[in-house]
Amino acid sequence: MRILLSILILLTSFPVFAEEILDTNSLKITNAWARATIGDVNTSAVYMTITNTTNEPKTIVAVKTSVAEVNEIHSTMKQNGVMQMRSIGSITIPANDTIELKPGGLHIMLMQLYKKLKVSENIFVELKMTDGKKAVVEAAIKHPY
Ligand SMILES: [Cu+2]
Repeated sequence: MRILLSILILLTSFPVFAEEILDTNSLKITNAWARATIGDVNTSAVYMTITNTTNEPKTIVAVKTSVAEVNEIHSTMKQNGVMQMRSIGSITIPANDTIELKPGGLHIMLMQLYKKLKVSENIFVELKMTDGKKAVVEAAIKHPY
């Protein structure tokens, strides 16, 4: 009886839990796309426009896809005349503001891809925020040119 009760509690608490972690309201994400791979290159990047529709800053602390072993938030900066990327731990979108992830700037770096990314296919990208909430966005695979 005790076991049955535990199972019941687990079952009934699950929907609440799911609601807590999925956040579809605070971030509005548009124009999400991933760079198609060329030849044997096994890295790619994802770009998107993210609008924070709330009155408080939102911070993305982790990113995940099902197509790459390593998924990181990167920034691009010019150092000694050379464009260099580096991994940054998080991105904060100020309250009621929009940031753009784009070629030559902020991006989600995909490394050690499990498969080639082909034009007209889609991938799903999960963004995890400091409060534990997640946003899932579908990104179309495109050529950058
Ligand atoms: Cu990068």
